[in-house]
Order: sequence, then structure tokens, then C-alpha cells
Amino acid sequence: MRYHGREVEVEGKIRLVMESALSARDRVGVQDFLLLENYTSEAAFIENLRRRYRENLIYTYIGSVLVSVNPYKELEIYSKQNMERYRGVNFYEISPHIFALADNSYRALRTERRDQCILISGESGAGKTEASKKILQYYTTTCPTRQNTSSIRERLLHSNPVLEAFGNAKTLRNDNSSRFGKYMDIQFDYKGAPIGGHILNYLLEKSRVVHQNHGERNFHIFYQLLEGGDEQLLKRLGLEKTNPQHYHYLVKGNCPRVSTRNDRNCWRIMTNALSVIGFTEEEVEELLDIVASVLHLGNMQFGENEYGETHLTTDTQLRYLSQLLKVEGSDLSEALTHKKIVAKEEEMISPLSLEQALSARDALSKAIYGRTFTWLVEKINKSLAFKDEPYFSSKSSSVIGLLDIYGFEVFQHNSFEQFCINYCNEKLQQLFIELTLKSEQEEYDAEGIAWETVEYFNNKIICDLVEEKHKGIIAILDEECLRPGDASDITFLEKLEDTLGGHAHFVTHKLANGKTRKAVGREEFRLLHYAGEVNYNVNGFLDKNNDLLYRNLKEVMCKSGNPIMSQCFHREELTDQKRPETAATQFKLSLAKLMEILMSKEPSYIRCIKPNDAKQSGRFDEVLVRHQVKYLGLMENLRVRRAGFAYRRHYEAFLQRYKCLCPETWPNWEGKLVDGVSTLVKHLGYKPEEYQLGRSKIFIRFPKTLFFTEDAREAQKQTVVITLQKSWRGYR
Ligand code: AD9
Ligand code: MG
Repeated sequence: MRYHGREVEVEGKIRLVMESALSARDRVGVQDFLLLENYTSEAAFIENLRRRYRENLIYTYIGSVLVSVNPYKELEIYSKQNMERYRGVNFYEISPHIFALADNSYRALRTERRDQCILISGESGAGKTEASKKILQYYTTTCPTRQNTSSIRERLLHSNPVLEAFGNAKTLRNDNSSRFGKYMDIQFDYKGAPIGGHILNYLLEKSRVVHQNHGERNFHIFYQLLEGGDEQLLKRLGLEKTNPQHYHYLVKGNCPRVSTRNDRNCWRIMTNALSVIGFTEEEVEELLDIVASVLHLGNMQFGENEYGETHLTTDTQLRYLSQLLKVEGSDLSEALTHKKIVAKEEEMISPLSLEQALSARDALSKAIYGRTFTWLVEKINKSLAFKDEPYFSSKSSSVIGLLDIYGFEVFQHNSFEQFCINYCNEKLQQLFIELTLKSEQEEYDAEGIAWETVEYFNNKIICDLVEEKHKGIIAILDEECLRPGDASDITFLEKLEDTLGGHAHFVTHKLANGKTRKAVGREEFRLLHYAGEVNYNVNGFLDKNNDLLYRNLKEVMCKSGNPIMSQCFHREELTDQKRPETAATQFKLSLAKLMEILMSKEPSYIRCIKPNDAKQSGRFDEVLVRHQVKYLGLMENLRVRRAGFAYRRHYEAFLQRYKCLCPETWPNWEGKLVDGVSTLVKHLGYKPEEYQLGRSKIFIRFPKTLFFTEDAREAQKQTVVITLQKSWRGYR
């Protein structure tokens, strides 16, 4: 084979570049955006993504950040052999992959003994959960095993199907959408073997239990149970193996089946996972009793008498509920139709209207489901907890945290849930900006290299708008929730207008000149997020934030004979005078804790991109991708990384890769590494402005310089192959 060289001008110098290397780059783009010639051009960025996507190359780097585009099809790149290929290999030596990032974090954990975290972000359906599963598989497959802890791998892996059954659902955006945020620590011992884990969960979208938008479903578990549960089980639970449409809580979205999901299969996997995690048969029974109870609650029917008082019209559900939850039927019936208020040690009971009874019933269903989910996470945590051995302290272990949290969401109708989800994304973006800029600066400082500051949009102003004490949106919402009297969603909106009107990122329908802005409804406020504008409808904000359950319903549940329920509803709740924290404040506090956890670790980032809205493979919707590139801040990230030098590499790695290009460094350089690199680049004709030598790394300013070096290496390799082939033929 003959290789044709092509002369190209590089930095004013004519250099010979191998044709094959050039055409390959034209076809598949660059594997690191830092190497893009025109790095400020969004069009070039997207074109690079598109080229790679067309070739099924779904991963690309921006330095150490991994950008991933959802392939919407199974790729043969996650095999065990492939995992082995990525072990101990540097980023640039092999094509970009999520395993490379996982391995990199693992090696940093082992060599620097520093806790790591991997932050996965992207919009709904972009591939975050799949990414986190691939990472977990990588660690559980490739890391050494510690005696007696092999089952921990199994338990770590099996926690996923359980949490997904209870916490994921089909939405318009994703057939397996995580409706809760998840941060999982994987704990490793001093030899690098996984020995335990811990999960923190964030804000489950409980409202889905009682309501789903058109085309969406309730949580998977309900359909799995009805599809997969055997006759005997369903009979015991009082459920019919019928179309889920029979159940009021499952009909709202008019979408009982999803072509991409096999509920029966998932049921088998989920029940097996429960037993691997260590659920006893009784616990599984109790858990399913609760799931069935929620369906029965949804099917309860109420009637109203002439005085506007409500009563139950059928008692089938009540019978099953009292059996499954082990509560007194009459108590439950009374609590669902009456409200009890305790004021100054006096109890007052008043009947509920039909509407109030329905809302009390839904509040109970949400509370039961939400608390069961929390119980489930705690139960899994107990199973994953590292059991300390006397000679081995958990203090000597280190962790890699995996964050898979809901991505930025914009629907036609956005409510309290989207408000919380998007606030969370603001916080993560802030962390990302702070940490990438900080680490970039730290690296230049550590290496003794001068650098220029880069302007970027700091979204702190939006985080403050939401969370600031006394005058942030959450504070105003809480104030309205606590205010007795006429507080309502609308008075909340009015307060927002009074306090925040004029803020650069807050808009309502009222214009300063007294006119009306048409793009924002009368019951909405708009936030100008870093990722785009979102209108939030205030309807339901107060109720969802209060998240209250009538006292008598709590009393009934506290007496439940179902052991899981009695762990979920504590008697102290009834005597505790302190008002529980509101949902938004709880979320804010848990996010603040999460930020602390993440700040204490060394972060790696995976930025997931969704290529189209049709969940189809091979379709690359440029408008959609451009939007994500923008709000994931990828161009900004690239600009920051390129502000100084496009590329950097440790002397040792650089020398190892390119020493063959210089007779003085080949086959081995005996002296100081920095001198070897200096000799090598001078031999290659690097100009002084093209590079700088730091304390441990070479910094290369332009991608062209690196391309030239790579191409020279490729040509050298080919020469060696051809020479070898010739001598082999001569030998024969
Ligand atoms: V959400 O915010 O939880 O709604 P995610 O988690 O970002 O969302 P998810 O990982 O669930 O999205 O991916 C959505 C679907 O895309 C999956 O169910 C797969 O069908 C598909 N997907 C994602 N990543 C891959 C992949 N690496 N290979 C193959 C993938 N398919
Ligand atoms: Mg997910």
C-alpha cells in the first residue's frame, strides 16, 4: 500500500500530511472538541457531533468532559472485552468512551486517594440513567473482588431495577423517565474493590401517582404487577389481571402499554432483584400490599348528600384496603370523609365536601407511595451498607459518587415539579461553571503557566432569585403557605410580582407600562433560566409545597399493622408541634447538602444530548441539538478550555507516544522528561509560540500542531508496517 502525502500549510509552514489521516478526520470529525480548528463556531461544533453520530461514534470529549449523544439503539461497544481495552489507558490513546471516563476516575481514586464524583446531566431522555448504569457495570465487572463481598456487586446492580420500577415512568419525553433524582456512592476498599454503596434520593414526583398527562403513565410498578403478578397473588391483592384501564389512577394518560417496555419481563427482573437485595418474602408481600392499596384507593367512590356531606358509595375497596394496610375500615372511611383539627387541645371534626374528600384521598395515596419509596431506598441502603470488619475501617475506603438527576424540563404546562427540577439544574450548572473554571485556573497556576480570564455567564443570579432568604421565590412561597386566611396560588403570584417584578430573570404578564405581555398567562410567571425561558403555572403550588395530610388520615396510618406503613408513619408526627418543612424548602436543603458532597470530591462530567424527539436512532435534529449545546454551556466550556492552550499532556505520556519521531528520543530518552520533550518538539519544528512547558505537562496552543504530530506518527507507523511487510515477503 502506498501512502500519498498532501502538503498543507500549518502556521505558515508547509508540512506533509498523510492523506488517509486527513480523510478519516473529515469523515468522523475530531474526538476532542478542543481540536476543532474553529472552536468558537457553534456550527462547527454541531457538524462535528453530527459526523461522529453518523458513524455511531456517540462519545466526544471537551478535554476531560465527555459529551454523549443518545444512539437510541444497542451499540456493540459495552462488552466485557471493550471494558478491558479501556483499563489503565489514557484518554487520548483510544477512542472516547464512557469506560475511559469511568476508568480515569477510578485511577485517580486509587492513585491520589481522592474521592471522585461523576456528574451526569442532560435533558429528559438524553441518556443519563443509561450512562450511570454503564459506569456501575464497568466497576462491578473490572474492579478486583474482595473476599466475602462478591454479593455486593450483585446488590449494587440489582438496586437499579427496583428503583426504576418504583421511581420511573413513561413520559412524553422518555419511555423510562426517572421521576426522582439519584446520587449513589460506590464505596471501594484500599485495594480498589467495591465494598458498599449508598443512595440519596431527591424529590420523587408523587403527583404522578394520582394524575398523568395524556400519553404518559403512572410509575412502572403498577403495570408490572398487573402484567406479571400470578393469579394467586393478584387474587390476594384483590386486583384483576385486566387491562390497567380498570384502575382510575392508571387511566389518566390513556396509555396503558408502551411498545418499548415489556412489563412482564421487568416484573420478573424486579422481583428477582428484591430477593438479591435481601427482601424477605414477608417484606415483598407487605410492599405489594401497599402498591395494590394505592390502586384500590384510586378506585374509591364517593357520593354527596343533600347537605353537601360526603360518604363512600362502595365498600369493596374499603374491604381490601383494611386487609392490605391492616387498618380499621371504619376509621379509614371516617378519615376519608371528615377532617379533624386539633386546636388548643380540642378536637373538631367537620365533614368534607366531595371535592375535599377526593383531594384527601389523593393526598393519602401520594403520601403512602412517596413514603414507601423513601423506605425502599433506606432498605436498599441497609443492604448496600459496608459491614465494618474489626481490622478494616470504612474510613480507609474511598468513594465514587454517581449523580443521575432529572434534566432540565420544559413542557407545554409547567408546574411546581418543573420549577424544582429546573432549579436543581441551575444549581448543578453553577457548580459546573465554578469547578471547571476553578480547576482550569488551578492547573495553569500549578504548572506555572500564564493565563487569561474568560468571560462567562454566571447563573448565580438565577439561583439567588429562587433560593435567597426572605426574598427568593421559595421564601415567598413558604410565606404564603404559612399565612392563615386568604392565601392562594394567585396571592402567591401577586406577592412574587410585588417583590421580584423588575428582576432581570423574572417576568409576569404585567408590563411596566401597565400593559399586558401576551406570552405569559395570568396565572403564570416566567423564569429566564440559563437554559431558556420557562413559564410556570402557579396552580397547585401552595398545595404541593404544603404537602399536607389531614390529621385523622395520619392517625389511621400510624395504627397500620403493615410493618412498612408503621415505619413510614410515625406516631411522633401526631404530637410534634413543629410544622414540617415545606416540600420546596426540604428540596432546597437537600440540594445544598448535595452541593457540599459534590464540592468535596473531584468531579468528572458527562453531558448527555438527545438527538431527536422521536426516540429514533439515526436521526440528528440540528435545532434540538443546538439548543442543548447552548444550555449545557458546551461552547462556553470549550472556550474556557481553549482560552489558553488547546491541549495538554503529561511529559511521560507525550514522550511515550511521539518518541519514535525523533532519533534522539527513540527508542528511549534517558535524561529528564522535560528535556526529552523539549528535544522532541524542537526536532519536530514547533515554534516557541506554539507551546509551553509547565512543571509536569506540555501545553500546546493550537490543534494544528497536534494534528501535524499525530499525522507524522501515523505516517511513521505505516512506514514501519510496510518495511515489515517487505522484509516478511523477502523472508518467504
Ligand atoms: V430522564 O431525565 O430520567 O427522563 P435520561 O435518564 O437522561 O432521561 P435514559 O438514560 O433513560 O434517559 O435514556 C432514554 C432511552 O434512550 C433509554 O431507555 C434507551 O432506550 C436509550 N439510550 C440512552 N442511552 C443509550 C445508550 N448508550 N445505548 C443505547 C440508549 N440506548
Ligand atoms: Mg433517567
